[in-house]
Amino acid sequence: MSSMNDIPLKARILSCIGGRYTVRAEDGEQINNIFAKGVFRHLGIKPLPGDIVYLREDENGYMISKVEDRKNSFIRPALANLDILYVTVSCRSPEPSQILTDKMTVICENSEIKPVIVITKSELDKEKADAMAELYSSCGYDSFAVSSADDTGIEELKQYIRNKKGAVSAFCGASGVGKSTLINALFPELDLTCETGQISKKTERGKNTTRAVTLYETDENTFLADTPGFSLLDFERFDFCKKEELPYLFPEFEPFLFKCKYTKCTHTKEDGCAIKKAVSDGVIRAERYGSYLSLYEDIKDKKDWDN
Ligand SMILES: Nc1nc2c(ncn2[C@@H]2O[C@H](COP(=O)(O)OP(=O)(O)OP(=O)(O)O)[C@@H](O)[C@H]2O)c(=O)[nH]1
Ligand SMILES: [Mg+2]
Ligand SMILES: [Zn+2]
Repeated sequence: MSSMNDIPLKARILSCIGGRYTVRAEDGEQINNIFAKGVFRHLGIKPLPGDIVYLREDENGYMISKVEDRKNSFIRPALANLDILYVTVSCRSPEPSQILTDKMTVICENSEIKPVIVITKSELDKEKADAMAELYSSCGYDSFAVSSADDTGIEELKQYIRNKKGAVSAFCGASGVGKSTLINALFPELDLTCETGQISKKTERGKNTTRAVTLYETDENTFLADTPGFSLLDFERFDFCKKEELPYLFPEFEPFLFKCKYTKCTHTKEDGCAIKKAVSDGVIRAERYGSYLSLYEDIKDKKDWDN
């Protein structure tokens, strides 16, 4: 072994399939087919796409020897150090779910991730796509209505992503909403290894479904991940915060939080609730408040179960 090999090489994990990692080394080189040291299994750490790692080289090649502390991490989709999540929802086909969308924004708010709302397939129902994007911009989120079929909003979203230099971002959402097709339309030069859907007349869900998280380098030290879509069922099992914390994860509730009659107001059925008043005044949107109520019920039930 030469002394050069004793200096660990810093790299970013791009993907992991069957325990074999692909990484981008600091010097820009892509290295495929490397393993993580057995010690991680004993420690219960699984290096994830998005992780910053150090590689050691021996006679068998490179090996992941150290994982840097993370900002955040998720098991499904398997991702670490996420800065921006493009919450991707189709206006039709599959039909959108308000609660699923709001669960994603809430998870972001809870993990210091900036959610950006992307409504896809806008050409299928332009009015609905624009209304969905408007709902989220009224809550203070950056939002886009796009179509990979007729290129609506593609250039604008591309500029937005290009301006987020140094960030780790991911497209996330239900299976079949068009994440892979969109990344392909935005960055055709990336040459997505994953099977992207061609725009077909008959939308067949799952035909080209993405099977693993893959990070693509869109700019120097800037990464964008395509992720496998989830079904509504997967998402039901998310357990993300305490019920007392939930109101803080809806940014548009913020101006009203300390104005309720009761200091321990749950904003569900109390008299003199400032949040409920804001909803009836049309200042807080009823759709979002509806999600708050059902998420609150979910979390409350979970807590009762645990006890
Ligand atoms: N009409 C229409 N169909 C689209 C559009 N974008 C994608 N599709 C279709 O939607 C289907 C799913 O597209 P994908 O890009 O594979 O969706 P995905 O979100 O990556 O799905 P998973 O990988 O399973 O999570 C394919 O049949 C695409 O042709 C669009 O803008 N308009
Ligand atoms: Mg996909
Ligand atoms: Zn209240």
